[in-house]
Amino acid sequence: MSGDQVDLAMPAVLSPEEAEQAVLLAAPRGYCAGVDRAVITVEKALDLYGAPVYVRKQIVHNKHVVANLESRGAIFVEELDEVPTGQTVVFSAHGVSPAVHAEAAERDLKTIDATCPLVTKVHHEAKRFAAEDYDILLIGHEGHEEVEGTAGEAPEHIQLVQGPEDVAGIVVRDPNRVAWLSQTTLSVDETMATVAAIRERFPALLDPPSDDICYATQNRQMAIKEISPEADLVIVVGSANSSNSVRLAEVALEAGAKAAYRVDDAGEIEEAWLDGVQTVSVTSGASVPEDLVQGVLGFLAERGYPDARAVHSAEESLIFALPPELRRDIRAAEKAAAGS
Ligand code: 10D
Ligand code: SF4
Repeated sequence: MSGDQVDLAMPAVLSPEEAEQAVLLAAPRGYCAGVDRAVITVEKALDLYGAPVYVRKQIVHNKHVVANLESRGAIFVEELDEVPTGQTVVFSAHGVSPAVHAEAAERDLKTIDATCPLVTKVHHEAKRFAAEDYDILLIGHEGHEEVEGTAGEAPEHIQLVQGPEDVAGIVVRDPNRVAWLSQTTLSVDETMATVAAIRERFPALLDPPSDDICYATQNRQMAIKEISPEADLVIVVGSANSSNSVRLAEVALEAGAKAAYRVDDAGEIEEAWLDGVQTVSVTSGASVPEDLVQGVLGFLAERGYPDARAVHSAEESLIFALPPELRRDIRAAEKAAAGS
């Protein structure tokens, strides 16, 4: 803008309402170590083997991530019978049951398992409790891929419990040999309420050896709790089928936010949500790329909100190595290239 031109979009004198406006940004938010590894796995597989690379289910529950990988040559399928014999298929971060591994072997598919190691940990716990002949109560959401994969480790021993309301109907063989496990992306507070209700019925209930709700889920819930009480509006970036993202909006409301909405991107924000809103708190689920969050901040800035202030409640530094079968192929390709 030159010389004495006046920018009408930027009034020099702020109204009292604008002067009070604030945008708080949760930290940590966005990609966790398991999602980062799973997305890089598909990218590297595309680089190494060339398109198409098949992926069973959405690699992570984010429509933008899926669309981006599709544009690079990934083909997402619901079941293995959609993958041509002999092709490469990546298993999603949410994990698969042993039956899926068996089907892939039968179909002669080359598999790369991008299951998050923290989901695999829950699979191991399920196998161990089942081997010790416990009845296992798996707290989680019916139909979620992670629950299907974990339950498939020991279908005879595992029953799903979706919340305290299910507890009265639980039937076990021996009330003294009952253990619980959970999906990794649940609300910590809701899960503890469910466990308390289960323990009331089965006082000898055995706990998992360590938290099944993972560090990333816990940290993101803690971070949004910290900036919800003063929020007139909380915007959670994440897809509708992303369990951990949906939980963040619920946790925000429970922590005192006046309103909370989940959006896939800034394009889904409704102008009316901002009516009379001074403080907006923003976060994103574990499967959400940061550029989508920046898009939301840009949307708010265009409407006069100030720069976001990050509120840090935990530091994260966990990184997972890529799946061993992919690392092996990358090493072999590097060796071949060096030798040629
Ligand atoms: O639905 P969700 O929260 O379990 O999955 P999303 O892909 O959104 O986030 C990553 C979490 C995984 C892979 C489960 F551990
Ligand atoms: Fe792994 Fe937790 Fe991320 Fe799920 S949310 S992929 S369990 S780190």
